[in-house]
Amino acid sequence: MGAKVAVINYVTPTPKGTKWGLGGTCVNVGCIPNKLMHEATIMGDTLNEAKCYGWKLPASEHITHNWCVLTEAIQNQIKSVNWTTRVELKESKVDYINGFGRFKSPHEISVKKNDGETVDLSAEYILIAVGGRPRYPNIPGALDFGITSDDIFSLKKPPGKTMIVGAGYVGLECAGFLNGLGYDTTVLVRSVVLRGFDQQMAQIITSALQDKGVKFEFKFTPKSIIKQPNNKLLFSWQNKNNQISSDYFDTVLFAIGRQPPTRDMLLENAGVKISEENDKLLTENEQTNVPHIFGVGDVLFNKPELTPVAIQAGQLLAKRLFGKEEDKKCFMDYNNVATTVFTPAKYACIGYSEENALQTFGSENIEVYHSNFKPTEYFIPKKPTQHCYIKVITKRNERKEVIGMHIIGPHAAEIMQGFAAAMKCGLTMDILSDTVGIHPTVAEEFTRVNITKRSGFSCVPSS
Ligand code: NA7
Repeated sequence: MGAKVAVINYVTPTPKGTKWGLGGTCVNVGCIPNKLMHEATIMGDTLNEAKCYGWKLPASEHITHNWCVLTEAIQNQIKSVNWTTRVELKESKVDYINGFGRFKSPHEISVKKNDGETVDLSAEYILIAVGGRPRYPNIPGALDFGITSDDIFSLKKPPGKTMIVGAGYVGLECAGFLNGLGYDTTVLVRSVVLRGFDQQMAQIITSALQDKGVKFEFKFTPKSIIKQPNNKLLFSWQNKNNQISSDYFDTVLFAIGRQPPTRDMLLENAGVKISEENDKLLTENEQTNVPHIFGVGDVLFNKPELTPVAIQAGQLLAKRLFGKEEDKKCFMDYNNVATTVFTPAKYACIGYSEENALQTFGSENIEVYHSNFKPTEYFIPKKPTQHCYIKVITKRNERKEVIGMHIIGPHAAEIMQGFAAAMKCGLTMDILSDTVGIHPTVAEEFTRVNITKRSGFSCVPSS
């Protein structure tokens, strides 16, 4: 758009010393490596199922997985994206400065570069897009012996028996792939699994993970990690009644939420306000209280921590600042953003959870359509289908506007993307029912769902 731009980027190494290149969380230690691990897991399942389709393979006990081959392949992929990003910046004539930026004044940033040199830059506009980093609990041994999602994707040796602390979506996704790759995996849950998500769907995901062999310890918090002479980690956890349990693990992974590095950025020198609750930027339409300083992405208070949200918000902001007159009113719509949880039982959703819909509109004003479905993919390997479930939440008025869609089953995220566009167009239950399905697919289940929870009829198909 013609603006002169500099990007300041610096990755503070984790307590374990892990660091990475350009591109942020998603590319380096988030969505991309997680999806690649997830694919590796699904491939393991597919190998086992292939025999039912006539493929001749070695006996299951001879099919093994090599952690180092996978992490090396993932790291090579990441490095190629880091490189491409760097080239793209160069081609766009964006100055890239590898250093940590701190505010000197409202228009000035002082950058401490990797080589120790300090450079000062000034700008008309400043965009803060520093994301967040995993938090560690304040317990003995956490920083010395624990790891986080910032370390797992480049771990040099197999993680072995692993305790995952935290049952948000980072914790569950890690549990899904570690268990799927053959590691003994336990999840420590403080309150509920996937707080903030539809809890019926969260329970189905939990039970699907349990069926795969993931263990859950409910209503516990971490207490300590003590390294043993044989390098095993003695991890202890406790409940509200101070009952303590402990066990030996090879890896303890913390997935207890993320925190932005705003405190280190000396925002006070620019007068930028952050939330007392979690250090995130308080913004309106991505603008902080200082009019020329903006924020996008995970660093924003109360906004979804999702890469495509950050990208969209950033593009719209650039248009508003530097674009044509007609672009000046393009604002980011943070509502109805579809998302997914890549556990082996894939989950995707958009809009209201059932409990949020009930709370917002009241039970008399919403309808919940649901179905337990049987994917064709499951027929021949005779996979259990009790975890394949969809739910459509509508308003209970003449329009029957769809306000929430949820699915657990194969290809969930791929399916939800299209329905997200339909919801943007004002999808109603009548339109959904009037849509002809593509047969035989999982997606068509959304066009067939017609049993309401209110009716009390079974949502399990007879065949
Ligand atoms: P989330 O979604 O904030 O989940 C954090 C989980 O960790 C959640 O289950 C918390 O339990 C639990 N938690 C938080 N603090 C503790 C302590 N001190 N001890 C034990 N358990 C704890 O974070 P994620 O890292 O999974 O995901 C963050 C974002 O990154 C997410 O929105 C994605 O977009 C990617 P709680 O429910 O609070 O009791």
